[in-house]
Amino acid sequence: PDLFEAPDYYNIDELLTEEHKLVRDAAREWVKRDVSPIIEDYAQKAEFPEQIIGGLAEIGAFGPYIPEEYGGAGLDQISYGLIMQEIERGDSGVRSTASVQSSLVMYPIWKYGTEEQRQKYLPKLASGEWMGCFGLTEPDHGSNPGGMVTNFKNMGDHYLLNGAKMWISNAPFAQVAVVWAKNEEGRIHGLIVERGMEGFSTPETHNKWSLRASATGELIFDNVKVPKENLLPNKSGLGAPLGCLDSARYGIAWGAIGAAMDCYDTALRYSKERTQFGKPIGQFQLQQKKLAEMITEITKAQVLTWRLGVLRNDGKATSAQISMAKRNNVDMAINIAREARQMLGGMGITGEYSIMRHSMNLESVITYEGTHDIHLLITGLDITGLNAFK
Ligand code: TGC
Ligand code: FAD
Repeated sequence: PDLFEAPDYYNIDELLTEEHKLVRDAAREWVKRDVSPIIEDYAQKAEFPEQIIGGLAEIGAFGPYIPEEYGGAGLDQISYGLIMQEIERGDSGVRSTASVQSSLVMYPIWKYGTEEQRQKYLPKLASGEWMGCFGLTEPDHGSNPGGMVTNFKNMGDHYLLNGAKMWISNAPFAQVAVVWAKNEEGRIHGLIVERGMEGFSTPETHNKWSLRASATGELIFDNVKVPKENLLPNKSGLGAPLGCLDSARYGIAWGAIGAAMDCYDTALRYSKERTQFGKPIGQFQLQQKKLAEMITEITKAQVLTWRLGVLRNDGKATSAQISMAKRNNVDMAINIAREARQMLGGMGITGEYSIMRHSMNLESVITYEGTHDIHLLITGLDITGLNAFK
């Protein structure tokens, strides 16, 4: 009964199975107990709370849809989405850690790796014993990852990896990095790089105003000898990392709803408690307009995302459909965070409430995994057949 009462204006719950609701409620309870009470402090300190790793594993946040034989939770795409929604209601940075581990590290090992690689890495990543990171972005190649310069050479009994990645979530503490690099023919491949390999370092990125409870860093490869068995053999080309992004972007579309719900819920409560000019501020039409628009946008995003989940479960969702949901929902959430913050007046800028933290976090979420504008151009390409990137 004391669980967070999520906005559900169109009875979306009726579209969920008992399993979906159980998975969601377990995640919701854990976020309330283990994340919400501490996360503001960690964000203020700009530290990732490592003590929550075990809890993330327990609620199935590491590999929700990875088969149980590899330690994953074996759930469907809607359960995966609901877990991301609940985590991001707590904090986008915590959801980032889960997204990276599941969709950007476990997913490529599961989909593109050998059976030996799956057995070696997936169970340890699912339990959180090992944490992973994903190196695609480079200092000079963000939106255009196909231009990457990180490269590896075949040295006979091993590969020699050189280059650098930037803005990498989980990098400072990850044991395992899935790194995208070009071979001598310029073809992109994924390599599993492990902490401790000579010439591999992960300096932390400081002074972020956003996603402060998530650790971000660089990956630097200075003649790193990578064993040949660490190459992911079953897919190459830019489509390989982009396939991982499809899965992560889908999770972000759900996650953003969680952040928006928390901002809406906070502003709604505040509007009934805070009195000015002798009335609760929620009685003023201008404040009602903000709240009414927020719940409308959240509801539209919920319906969009649930439908996308059904398409994903059927294996029918296109990359462009995922782009639309990521773009729409993050934009929805960032606008709600901004309006909700104003509704709290001065209190809105403090860490007493979660809204300012969500607002700042969402500046990263609207940028990573493809910026707002890149996703618009993906929709543009899909509907016109004309490519703005070429
Ligand atoms: P383009 O020529 O269009 O495509 C190259 C090949 O990839 C295929 N493809 C996809 N495959 C699977 N999923 C997708 N979403 C795909 N999009 C394209 C495509 O069919 C082609 O295959 P093939 O076989 O013909 O070679 O590539 P392009 O160079 O024109 O670039 C297209 C563009 C701009 C859309 C793409 O590069 C892009 O999405 N850019 C944004 C980069 C990005 O999202 N980076 C994210 C880095 S990771 C991150 O941010 C993690 S944040 C941490 C957290 O999640 O919390
Ligand atoms: P740029 O690509 O330089 O873009 C700058 C601006 O130009 C943007 O507004 C963009 O929309 C616009 N632009 C670019 N191309 C076009 C175009 N063709 N038409 C119109 N406008 C265009 N990456 C990883 O690989 N792994 C991670 O774990 C990871 N984690 C991250 C964590 C954080 C906190 C952040 C902030 C980023 C992370 N990223 C990660 C990187 C992220 O994916 C990139 O920042 C993002 O893809 C944008 O690249 P960029 O920053 O180089 O911006």
